[in-house]
Amino acid sequence: MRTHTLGFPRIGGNRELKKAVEDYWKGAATRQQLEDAARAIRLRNWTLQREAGIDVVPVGDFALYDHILDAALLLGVIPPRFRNGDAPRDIDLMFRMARGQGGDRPVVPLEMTKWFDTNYHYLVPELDAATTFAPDAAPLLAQIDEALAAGFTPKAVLPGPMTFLWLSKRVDGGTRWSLLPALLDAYGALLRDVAARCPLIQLDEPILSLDLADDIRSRFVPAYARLRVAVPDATLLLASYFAPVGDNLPVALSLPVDVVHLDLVRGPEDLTPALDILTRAAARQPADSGLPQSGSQSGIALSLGVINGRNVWCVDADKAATPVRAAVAALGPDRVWVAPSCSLLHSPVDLDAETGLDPEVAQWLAFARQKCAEVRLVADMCDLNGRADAPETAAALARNRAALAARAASPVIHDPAVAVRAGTVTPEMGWRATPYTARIAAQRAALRLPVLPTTTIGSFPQTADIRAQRRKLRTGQITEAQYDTAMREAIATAIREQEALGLDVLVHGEPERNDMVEYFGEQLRGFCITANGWVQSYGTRCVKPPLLYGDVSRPGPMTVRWITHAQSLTDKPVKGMLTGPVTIACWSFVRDDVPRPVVFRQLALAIRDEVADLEAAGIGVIQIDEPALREGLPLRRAAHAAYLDAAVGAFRLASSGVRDATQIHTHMCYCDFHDIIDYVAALDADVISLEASRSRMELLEVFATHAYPNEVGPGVHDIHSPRVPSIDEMETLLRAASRVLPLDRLWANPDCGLKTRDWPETRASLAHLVAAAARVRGGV
Ligand code: THG
Ligand code: ZN
Repeated sequence: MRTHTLGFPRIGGNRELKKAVEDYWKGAATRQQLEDAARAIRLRNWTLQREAGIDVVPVGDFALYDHILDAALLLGVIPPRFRNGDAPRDIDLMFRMARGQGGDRPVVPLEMTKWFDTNYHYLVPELDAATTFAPDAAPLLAQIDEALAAGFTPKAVLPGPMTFLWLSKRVDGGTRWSLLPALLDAYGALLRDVAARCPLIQLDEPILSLDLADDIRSRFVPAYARLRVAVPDATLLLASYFAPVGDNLPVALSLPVDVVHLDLVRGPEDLTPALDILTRAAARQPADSGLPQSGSQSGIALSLGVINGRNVWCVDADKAATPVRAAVAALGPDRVWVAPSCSLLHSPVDLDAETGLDPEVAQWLAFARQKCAEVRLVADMCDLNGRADAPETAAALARNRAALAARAASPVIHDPAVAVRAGTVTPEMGWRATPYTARIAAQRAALRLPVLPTTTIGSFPQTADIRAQRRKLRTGQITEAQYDTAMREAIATAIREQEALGLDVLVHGEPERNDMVEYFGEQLRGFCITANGWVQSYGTRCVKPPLLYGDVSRPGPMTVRWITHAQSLTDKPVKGMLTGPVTIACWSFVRDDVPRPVVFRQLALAIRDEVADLEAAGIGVIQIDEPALREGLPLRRAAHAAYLDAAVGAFRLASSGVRDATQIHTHMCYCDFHDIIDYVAALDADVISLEASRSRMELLEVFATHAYPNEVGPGVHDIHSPRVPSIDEMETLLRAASRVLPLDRLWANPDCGLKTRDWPETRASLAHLVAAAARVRGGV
């Protein structure tokens, strides 16, 4: 039996990669220094994994920026605008594709989008009719050589061709799938070169966890038949993860591959049918099957993903061993591998680096390094290599059982008051007292805003000074009181700026918040914060999700003193800024011992109390952001309704306890709303502001054709770009919006928070926004 991982975090235990890459960008490090730093991380990662008991280490899971971008480069998928004549296929070309290029020859980077239902973002390869593939395995071969030279057993990791194509986009409107034959030739060449040095190759095909159209599903078998011809002797491991393979199992298990990895954390129900198919396949004559047979098919091994790669809780080893034992019984020990459910990219690196955690909570946790040891433990528990009876196995199992028992019984998880409170929730608490059409009159009377009011999404530039204050507070160089004063001053600055710009609904600017979810996690009971639990979000950017380990409650107001301070400085309405329950849950590591809707509800009640406190303190506009609502949508349609009902219910519970005159806003970004628009409407927020910079008008069409009932602020300034759009440009966008939705239900705002921008850009773009809104108002 083999133990392996599908991938390991590449940021380094102390985010060394971030520092190395950003230094290279700044010119503070040479390319050689960057490459040395990257090599050191790879070597350390392989060593950590082997020491924890992983037999086969992944190679090719590393990337300086993004592994899909690296795959595009290996395949030679390089849009002409990045090529700079005949520039070499090197890391500068790679970074240009990732980040674009400024200056007098500006180049727009590849688009970035969410990696399935995770908080990771990949770069979208661009294809068109003229795309030709030019495979070059050299960068991957170099890493394989590194691993071999250091004595590791490597497994090369690549996105599979079907998933690569699915993740790509045709920029000329054609269909991606017409490029499949040429892509397969390129993969064939790539795999041949790789297999010559590393016969074990993992091809990630997570699209097998999606509801696939028949015409896509049916391409798998011929596609893999062609790959197999290219590498007849390689050991091909096909990996799917993040959701059940379900109806795609017959196809996945009929491919001419040697090992199929299943995510038994997200899809435990896959095991029985998979064993069924494999044992039937072994017994059956090849002619029985409608599917093409291959020599290896009936001998397919299963890699069982039984350690959760998406969470930080230590495994229940006895529970995880159950499917492994079933597979061993059905297939024999040589045809069973044990692994985390998915790449460990989505886990923090090493729990041993956390010295400040409550030791009681710490013993329940496993980060990437610890998950490798869990893989080993489960494998040993089930193994026939003689390790099942080894004293170390028994000791590790005893520790695991003790940790789980301690967690289950822990008083810090279970708060009876939270249970009592949950029992008081009634359906009426999820409804505003009157419908939008009635309460909007009360809001207009209270707020006296112009038509097409101007506002911003919440955050203002997180200046170097603001960040320095936070650092000083953390290191004890300033007192809590001094920090408070600095934040109050930053808020006063934000208010002054907004008044000078003539915005209608102001914000306090959120100087006191680092990451918004971390900010709420720090203040709510039931959470703890790690010192170093970083997870890559995109490129060199990381997030540090709080750990939601127990029943959630709110010890006291979290935002009121900042918002009321801001309101005290102006006669204009100041919007209270909160993060919604669904987003807090999606961007935290959430306990796995209660159903997700229970966690949503506890968070919703905490936010509901904050909303009530803000209202009582005289705040008349309250925004509850839900940027992660769409991200949390399960990959399989069968699970959509349950999630969306719980998510919408939580938002409504959080937001509905206010008077008619109190205006509730929400904000969403990073997503495509088409498939959930009815649920977005069901949130019943009075106003929703949206990221709309990319496909602005399509987005508005969705709102118009679905007769979105309340008010909308379609973003007219892409805050992810330093470019300041002109007044004309914003005016055009606002007028276009006003042709789709009535002007008295529209707002003018940027498309997201401004914390990553600087003040000169912010000032300039908001001045244009205010002027554009005035023109449109005047012209009605
Ligand atoms: N918070 C959380 N998740 C998110 C976002 C967020 N997911 C989607 C999107 N926003 C991802 N975008 C970013 C943008 C910037 C950073 C991280 C994710 C970022 N991080 C700092 C870094 O890596 O240097 C570290 C954060 C900090 O210093 O507080 O800049 O907003 N949860
Ligand atoms: Zn946003």
